[in-house]
Amino acid sequence: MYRGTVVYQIARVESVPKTGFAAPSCFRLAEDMTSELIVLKSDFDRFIALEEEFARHDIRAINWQDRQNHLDQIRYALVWHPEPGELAKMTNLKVVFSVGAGIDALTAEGVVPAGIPVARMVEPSLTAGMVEYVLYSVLRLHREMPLYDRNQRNHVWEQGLPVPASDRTVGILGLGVLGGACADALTGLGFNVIGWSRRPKTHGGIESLYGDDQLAAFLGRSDFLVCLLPLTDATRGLIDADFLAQLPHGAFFINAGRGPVVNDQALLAALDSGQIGAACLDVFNQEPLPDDSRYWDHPSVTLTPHIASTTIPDTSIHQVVANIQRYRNGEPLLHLADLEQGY
Ligand code: NDP
Ligand code: OXD
Repeated sequence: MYRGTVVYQIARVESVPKTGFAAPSCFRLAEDMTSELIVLKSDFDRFIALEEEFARHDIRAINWQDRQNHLDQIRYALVWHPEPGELAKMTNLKVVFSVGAGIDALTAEGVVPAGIPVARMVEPSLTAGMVEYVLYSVLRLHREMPLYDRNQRNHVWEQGLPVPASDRTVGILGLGVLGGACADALTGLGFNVIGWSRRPKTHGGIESLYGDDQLAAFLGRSDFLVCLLPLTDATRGLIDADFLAQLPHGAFFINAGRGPVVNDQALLAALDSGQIGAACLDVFNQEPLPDDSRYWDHPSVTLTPHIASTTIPDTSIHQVVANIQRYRNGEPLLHLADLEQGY
């Protein structure tokens, strides 16, 4: 995701003054005309770069901090973790765009006013970043790099026999936009890939299992388990002791979905016992990860601070602008979240 705080203003020319100067399109920048605002709330300053890009589409930006003066003009909100009640103050809000792929922070009580659609972030750089992260994490464990790192530090020269990728099965929890792209890339490297989702899926020849009934079969085959599930009521705490016990002994676990999908005590116990051979963790129940978390120093854990992938302004803006244009044209929006299901 990108994180920063900017508000973008789209000025709609409701009536073009008859001055002889034609507006270049039916939308153009103008503070003094009836305006559509898009509120952008994120944590990264890089959003400033987007201001220019929006301007190229006749969209004008103002900062989130300035929203109080424009509450009744704001039509669109592009946000990361808005506080409950803030969006409800925007009385003409039409669409909420999530800065990230995961919309769990938007499903909390009182964050998005009832009836307002939420569009998820689906953009090529975010997908590419996740593919890189997952490939790197799988390959690192597959090629036993943690062992060779340790051996280097101890000046140990010891050659192991690599396991062919075709002898490993990678199970992907969540065969959605990101899970599907990771599945394709892993298949390309020769791994056996299976996916698990809520509903049956057809994705590029990947064997797809789904629902509670097929979970045990999926887990029993997953030498690597990659979690790319969203956080919903159904997935919170899903990965518990019983779940982990169904994996092959010594399985590798990668979590780049959401931390609260995992029960930490269960995962730590599985790491201690060797049931989980190693874990790469990018997301946590509490972020930033508390200093006293056992994950920091666990010998079988590699962790990163929720950087597996990031929404890139330059590429994500096209999705947002295209969706705004669809909204104006009365066309169905792309990538709408199902708020009932929570993702
Ligand atoms: P999608 O909505 O495209 O895919 C979600 C997948 O999860 C779908 O296959 C869906 O099943 C499956 N799923 C949801 N609920 C269940 C359930 N109860 N049981 C089984 N399967 C379920 O999301 P994305 O792929 O775009 O993103 C996935 C998640 O990745 C995000 O929600 C976010 O949490 C995380 N993320 C993390 C990042 C990071 O930096 N660490 C960056 C970006 C995203 P079905 O296909 O049947 O609907
Ligand atoms: C996201 C994230 O959901 O960065 O996009 O976690």
